[in-house]
Amino acid sequence: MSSLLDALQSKALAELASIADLKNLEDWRILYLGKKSQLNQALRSLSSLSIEERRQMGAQANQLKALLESSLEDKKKTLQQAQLTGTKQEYFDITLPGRPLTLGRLHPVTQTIREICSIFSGLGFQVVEGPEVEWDYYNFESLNIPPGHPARDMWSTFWMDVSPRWSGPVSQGHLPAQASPMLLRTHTSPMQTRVMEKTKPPVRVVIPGKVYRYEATDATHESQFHQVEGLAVDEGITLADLKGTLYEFARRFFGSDRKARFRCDYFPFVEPGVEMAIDCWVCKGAGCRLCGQSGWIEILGAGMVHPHVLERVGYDSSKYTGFAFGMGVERMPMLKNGIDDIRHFFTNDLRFLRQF
Ligand code: FA5
Repeated sequence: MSSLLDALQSKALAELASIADLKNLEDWRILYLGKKSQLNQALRSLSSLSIEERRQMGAQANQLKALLESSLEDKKKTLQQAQLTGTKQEYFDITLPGRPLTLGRLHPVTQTIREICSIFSGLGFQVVEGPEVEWDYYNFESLNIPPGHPARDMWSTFWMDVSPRWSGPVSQGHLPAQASPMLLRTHTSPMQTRVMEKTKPPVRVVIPGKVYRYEATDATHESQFHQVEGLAVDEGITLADLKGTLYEFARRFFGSDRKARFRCDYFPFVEPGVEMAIDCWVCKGAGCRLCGQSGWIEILGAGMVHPHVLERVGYDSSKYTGFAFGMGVERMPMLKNGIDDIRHFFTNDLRFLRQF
């Protein structure tokens, strides 16, 4: 056994000396130090020897194992060093620049939604979300837009291919929302009804989300875009609260040097209704292609919540009043950063997206 170990030692060390690359070194390790190596077999066969022989041979075999292991480590270091300094054929150029890791970032629309919500959070509003696929009831009927109402034309949309069938109970002569057709919501306003159905006043919420409209696209119109809805209901809320809140929002978002304008507008679910516009970033109010030569870009529709909308969810409209608004998200960074076409947001051009 002793001579076998001696022979193994000289053979292993001689072979190790001639190894010139890491691949062959690994083969050598498996051959001489692996599970099925001769050395391992010798160690296993010790049990058949007498105690005295076992003690002697065991010590020799363990010494050999330690020697082979340290020789292996030394050789590995020498080969790795040779690779780095290029003194062997496996040349590794450490002066080559590394491949840069690209950092991901949030889409400008997501960044804008977060900024808007953070401003309204600071003004005491809670952030909630709702479904993009909506019942006709919430999108239209609960907002004073019954079938055949001309206001539906403003929000032509994509309908789901589900024929409304309702075999459940009919309460007080009214079919439930689930008996109406489904559509991709045209605005975030249906969430006004959904929130009020579940909450008692006071209510102060903002609702960010995606909306869909069947319309021709141009520099300021997309068929899929985002809105942030706002709703505040309490005793004694007036149009002055609406204007104060939205002026403060515009000041925080756009800066105090930008101009904001309110004008009367019509939405069936508010009374009175207004639209808010900001002076055009590109032409500074002089008139250009982006603002349709008007000098202003409309950012939101708003108004005092219509009493019928409040009563439909069981609120006492003689006690509670409220305001609501719905702003187009994409138009905010367009105005702030001078982006001249809304379609940039959805074409996935990294040259555009990397600027935010
Ligand atoms: C509405 O959608 C109403 N729900 C807003 C509202 C809420 C009024 C609460 C009253 C009370 P409107 O269709 O005007 O209104 O859209 C609101 C905003 O969304 C617009 O001011 C504009 O900034 C943006 N917007 C509208 N259509 C598009 C479009 N096709 N592409 C991009 N942004 C749009």
